[in-house]
Amino acid sequence: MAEIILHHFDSSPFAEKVRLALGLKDLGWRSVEIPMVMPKPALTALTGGYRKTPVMQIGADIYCDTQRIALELERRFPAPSLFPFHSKALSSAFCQWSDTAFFQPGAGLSMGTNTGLPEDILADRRAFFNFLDFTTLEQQLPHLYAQFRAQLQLVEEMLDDGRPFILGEVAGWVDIQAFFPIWMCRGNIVNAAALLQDLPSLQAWEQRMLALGHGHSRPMSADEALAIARDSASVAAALVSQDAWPPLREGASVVVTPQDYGAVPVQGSLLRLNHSEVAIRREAPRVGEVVVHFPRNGYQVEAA
Ligand SMILES: N[C@@H](CCC(=O)N[C@@H](CS)C(=O)NCC(=O)O)C(=O)O
Repeated sequence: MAEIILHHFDSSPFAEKVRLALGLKDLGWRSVEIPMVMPKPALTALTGGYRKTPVMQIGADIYCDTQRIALELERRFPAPSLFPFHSKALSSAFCQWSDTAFFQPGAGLSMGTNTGLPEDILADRRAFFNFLDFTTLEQQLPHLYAQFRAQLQLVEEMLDDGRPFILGEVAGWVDIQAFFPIWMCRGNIVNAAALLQDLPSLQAWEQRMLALGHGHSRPMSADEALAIARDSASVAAALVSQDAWPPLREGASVVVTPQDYGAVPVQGSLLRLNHSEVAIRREAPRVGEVVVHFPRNGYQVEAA
């Protein structure tokens, strides 16, 4: 099988989710460092426009969004599982909480309290994070602290019967989802130590989460990753479900767009569509023919 290539940067909290999943599964992978702000010409050559971090590439298959990446890692490398105790669907629902109620106030605090951020990053994220009102960010800080602390309390209570991980004896994707805003908090939010005090179960679990590690990575250049895409063929089989919505045929020209922030449309020919995923085939000179995969949840699919 072609190598796992992760396109990411070190300080990305969403990339940390995937690095921990690679650690949980003890996998080897190649690391392509992408720019923190636009333009990202090599990444968008692979994805057709999707700009968020991270993106996983295996040969000519390009996986966008941590939800889709987790499903693919599990499909290709089932043991140990990211979804112990039959938690695949539960994890997908749990993501709605961690990506919004938990991550979003954390992102607001990261941007609003971390005064050392370079101006180019601030400018990029002001345009990108449409869920934050940057004109009143300073006044919102007390509310954002309260919201973030309320989610920390939930994590503490999930663990306070002494269980090592959220579902029991072993770690899974739900733990990684609950952990990544806390990882971001430690790295970015002023007063992180004060926010995270008096949460003994959470703090002990945080150490167990850090111990998952990141698997084994070796650097790769963006050019090498593009050449691998160009020289490989996708392994994705066509599959368009009869009951998928909207009703579209395989080969239809479609546009896939994240329905939240960073909503750059990606156009291609429909290869897979069901209730959990959508994949499109596209061709571009720098990468040849690739298949770009997204989760169904949170993505708009329309005829082009
Ligand atoms: N739903 C996406 C969200 C990814 C996301 O928001 N990533 C942030 C970085 S942590 C991002 O893309 N920031 C802007 C950038 O990297 O250009 C996922 O789960 O992968």
